[in-house]
Amino acid sequence: MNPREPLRLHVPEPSGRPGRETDFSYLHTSPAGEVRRPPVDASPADTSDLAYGLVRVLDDEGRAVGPWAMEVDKEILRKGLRAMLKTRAYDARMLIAQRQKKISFYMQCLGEEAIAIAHALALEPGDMCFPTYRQQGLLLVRDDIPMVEMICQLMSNERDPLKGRQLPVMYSYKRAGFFTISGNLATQFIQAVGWGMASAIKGDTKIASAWIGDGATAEADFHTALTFAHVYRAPVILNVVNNQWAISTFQAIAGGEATTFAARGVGCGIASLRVDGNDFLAVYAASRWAAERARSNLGPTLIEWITYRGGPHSTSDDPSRYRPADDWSHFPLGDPVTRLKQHLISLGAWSEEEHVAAQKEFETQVGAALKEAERYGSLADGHMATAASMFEDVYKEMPEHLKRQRDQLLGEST
Ligand SMILES: Cc1ncc(C[n+]2csc(CCOP(=O)(O)OP(=O)(O)O)c2C)c(N)n1
Repeated sequence: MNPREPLRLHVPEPSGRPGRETDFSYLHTSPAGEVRRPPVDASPADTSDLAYGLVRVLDDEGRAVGPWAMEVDKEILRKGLRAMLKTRAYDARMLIAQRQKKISFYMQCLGEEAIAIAHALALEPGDMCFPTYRQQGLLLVRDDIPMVEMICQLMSNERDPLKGRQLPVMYSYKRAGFFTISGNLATQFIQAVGWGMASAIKGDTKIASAWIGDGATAEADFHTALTFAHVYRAPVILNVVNNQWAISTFQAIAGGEATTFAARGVGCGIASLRVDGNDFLAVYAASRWAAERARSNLGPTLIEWITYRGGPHSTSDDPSRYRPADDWSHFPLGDPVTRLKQHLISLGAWSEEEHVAAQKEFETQVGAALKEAERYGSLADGHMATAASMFEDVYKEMPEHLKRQRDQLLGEST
C-alpha cells in the first residue's frame, strides 16, 4: 500500500575508472579573468559567489587577464618557475631513490607545485606554514634550506636533523616557517589557527598559513579550525588543496559532490575563494589577497585550490588500480609548469633553451645532493642516528624510567 519508492543510499563514484575516461564536467571552471576581485575588506558573505566560481588569471594562450591579474615582478615569476622545476626534479629523483631502496618511502607533489611555491612567495619572513606532506615546494623555493639536509631526513641517516625519528618527508623547519609535519591528518589545521591567535594576542604582525587536502577536510579538526578562526578572526589562511583524490578515494566521497570545499568557509563566516591551483599567477594573487586580509586584522580566508594529484599518492600506492592511467593529461586545468612557462616565454622573460638548461641544472643539483647525503648513510647501508638518541626529546628532561631503558640498551650493545 506504500506509494513511495524504497529509500536508496547515495554512494558517490568517480566517473572515470581504469579503462574508462573521467568526465571532468563535474569540475565547474570559469574562463580566465571572469571572476571578480572584491576589495580585501569584503565581508565573508560577500564572497559567496567566489566560493563557487574559479579565480583564474592565465588564459589558454598564457596571457594574464582579468581583475586578479596583478603586476608581478618578472623575477618572482622566474624564481617560481625555477622552484617548480627544482621540486619536480627532486620528486622524480627521490622516487627512484625509494625504488633503489635508499629511502623507505616518498610522496611526490607532481602537478601541485604552483600552489605551495606561489603561496610561499606571497608570504613574508616570520609567517608560519602548517603544511601537510605534499607542500615540499614551501621548502624547495627557499635558498636557505640545504637540499642535502632534506635528503638526510629522507634517509634517516647520521645528518638527519630529526635524528631518524620521523617517516621520510615529515620535515620540520621552524626557521623557515615550516611547522613539524605530523602523520595524523588535519591536526595541523587547528594548530595553525591557534598559532595565528597567539600572534594576535601578542600584538605581532605575523600570520599563519594552514594546509589540508580535500580528503582530510572530513576530519573533525577541519571544522574546529574553521569555527575558531571565525570566532576570533584569527590571522590565518586556510588552504584546502583539492587534488581530486585522497589515496584511492575520489573527492566526492569527502563531501565535494554538488558543492565546493570553499563553500564550507562561507558557511562558517569566513571569506572564501575557489582558485585555479595550476595557475601560478592566480595562486600568487589570491594568496596576496588573503595575506593582506589577515595582516590587516580582517580575519581568516579559506582558499580551495583546484588541482590534480599527477602522481601516485605515495610510493606505496598504484593509482592505475582505481583511476584512468592518463587521467592527469585530460585534467582541464593543465600542468602548472607548462602554463607559467608559456606565460613567461610570451613576456620574453624565459625561453625553451633556458627551460631545458634549468631542468638539467636541477637534475644535476639533485643528483649531487643525493650523492652527498648518501655519504652520511642511507637505508641501503644501515647507517643511522644512534639508538641511544631515541630516548631524547620525549620530554624536556629525560625521566628516570627512560634513562633506565636507554642504559639497558647501551648495556646490551656493549
Ligand atoms: C587521522 C588519519 N587518518 C588516516 C590517515 C591515512 N592517510 C594518510 S594520507 C590519506 C589521504 C589524505 O588525502 P587528502 O587529504 O586528500 O590529501 P592528499 O594525500 O591528496 O594530498 C590518508 C587517509 C592518516 N594519516 N591520518
